[in-house]
Amino acid sequence: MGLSLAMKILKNHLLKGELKAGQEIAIKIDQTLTQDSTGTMAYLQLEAMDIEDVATENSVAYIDHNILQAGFENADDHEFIKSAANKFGITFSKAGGGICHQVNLEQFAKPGDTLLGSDSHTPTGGGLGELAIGAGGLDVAVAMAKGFYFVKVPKIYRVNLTSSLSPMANAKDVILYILGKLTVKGGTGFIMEYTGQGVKSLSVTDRATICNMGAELGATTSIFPSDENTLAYLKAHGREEVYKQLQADEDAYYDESIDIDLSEIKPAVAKPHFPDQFEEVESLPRIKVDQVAIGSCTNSSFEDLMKVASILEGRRVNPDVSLVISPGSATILEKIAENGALATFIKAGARILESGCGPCIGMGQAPKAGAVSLRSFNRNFKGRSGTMDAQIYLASPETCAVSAVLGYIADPKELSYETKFNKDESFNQTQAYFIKPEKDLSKRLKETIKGKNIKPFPRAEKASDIEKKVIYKAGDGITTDDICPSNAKLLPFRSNIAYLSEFAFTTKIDDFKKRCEENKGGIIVAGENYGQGSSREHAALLPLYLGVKAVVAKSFARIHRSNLINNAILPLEFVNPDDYEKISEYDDIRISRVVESLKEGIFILEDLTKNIKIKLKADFSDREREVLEAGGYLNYAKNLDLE
Ligand code: MIC
Ligand code: SF4
Repeated sequence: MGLSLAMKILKNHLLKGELKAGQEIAIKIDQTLTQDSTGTMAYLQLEAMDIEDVATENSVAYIDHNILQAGFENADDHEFIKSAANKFGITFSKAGGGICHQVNLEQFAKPGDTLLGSDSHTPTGGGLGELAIGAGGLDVAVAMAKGFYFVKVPKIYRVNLTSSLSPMANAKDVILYILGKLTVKGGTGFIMEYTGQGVKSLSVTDRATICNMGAELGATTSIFPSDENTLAYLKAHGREEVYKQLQADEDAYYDESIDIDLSEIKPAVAKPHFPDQFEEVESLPRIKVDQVAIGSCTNSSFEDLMKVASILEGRRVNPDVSLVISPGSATILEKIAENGALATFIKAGARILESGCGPCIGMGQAPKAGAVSLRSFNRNFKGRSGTMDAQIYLASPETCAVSAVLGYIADPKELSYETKFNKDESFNQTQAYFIKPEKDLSKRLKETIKGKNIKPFPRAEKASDIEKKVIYKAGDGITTDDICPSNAKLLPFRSNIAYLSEFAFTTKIDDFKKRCEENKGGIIVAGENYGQGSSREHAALLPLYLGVKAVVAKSFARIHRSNLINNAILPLEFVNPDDYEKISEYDDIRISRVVESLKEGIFILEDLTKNIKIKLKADFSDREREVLEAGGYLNYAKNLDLE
């Protein structure tokens, strides 16, 4: 049987292990990206690995998340990252240059390359046929230092697309539909590979939108073939020399498959508070909107903004709505400034933000209390907007723009418009925001610049026997936004774990830190898909700092599970998920024979309060076991060489 495209790329990059689903392999990483909210930690960790120069072909450090400078903290972080980029030979993309995933697509992504990024939406690059994977900061630091990444070979999920989208539907509606079908856990353990004749009808940025929200499915990554649309996109961005035609073999093997007829996709929303809460717009009651936000790495491309401009042309934003638009990159902003679309936005009464993540990560534009906010973004977790009781709906840019005019969540067909733009338009690839690395090592900085906001990161300890209380019993679907909340007030402290730890789990409980302090740490018990969402390693670093030794859950999200292991916190699963019910908060727990159990894969949890024993499992690879024994990935990887 032939190979899927994802398997072909994995095969070309295989450094160690066997290409069999479920086996851990090491792959060569061609490129890396970091952004500022995970980057400070990643560069502190890279620094701790004592290297001179990165091992990748290209590494880029973006400043795109924490760009609201309400105090010195974010600016200090930017300065540190800039100095680390200089010291280690990394391209630095200044604030204003754009959102990492959008800029990567425009300027760096190559069909057939591997990319590892310290951001869960790194798979956006799959729109261009790149195998782009999101990971924790430490995994990316190791990839920069050593050029490799360990990953369990995923299964491959074929998404077979037929026909083409109707004019009112957007690629966003396709991925919202898939999320509605498969749920936020549906892609766990899979690479989503798009095939079929419908692929041709989607542009690279449509494909990127779909790959972007593969992260919401929990997938390892998502990928499209590289074809004539890929070539057209690369040509438009002056990079046709990196084009390679890539596709799966005709008789490729897939573990799962789903068929989607694109012509049946209708404008849709994800309702509060999860991206899989799918509903077609036409079946919604009339929901008044207070805020509409267009942008984010999901839907801020030139094409998307031109669709928005066609809708806003000659119209005005509803008096009761605040419409905010953030273009994905400086390249796009320059283009819409030149072609008049920016003027259309301003005439319509939109608020224009600089190119960056902005409201998507709660960096400003928190809606009013109890507001309904409709966003072209990818996540609508409770509290993520900065307003705990806001109701966040996700939708396409077209649905957003039409709703901003009408004042309620509306189907694009409620307004007539004609999208006008030239598909072959060429872009002036903006270089003004880049600082390229100095090739001559002697001319590079010898020391990084650490302002007073940069604090040392907590160090892990070797995994050992545990006798602790259950300091928190959580339910299903705990996100990393719950474990380490992020908004304009907290993001400036991503390099200050001690301060950030005050806020651990505050979307759920007020006193997590106090509980940890009073009980000298503890263990967490949780339901399904623990740690879904963002790649932020901070969701492992805060518990590490507070003395959490293990998380016992029904299941874990991929990136967070790795982040726990990297920091030597045990991620253990119930053998029988019903045992979850038997444990109560504050029960005294003992897990003995940890070192032996790491090898056996079975752990016995003794609930001393209830006087019962519960079986737990952990399918650790040999390397993961060694990482836990070594007291974390940093200790393990520092002297490891694969070649
Ligand atoms: C997100 O969308 O949640 C973020 C902010 O981009 C995160 C990274 C972070 O928490 O810094 C992600 O997706 O990984
Ligand atoms: Fe930025 Fe939002 Fe994309 Fe995360 S999801 S990278 S915060 S735009």
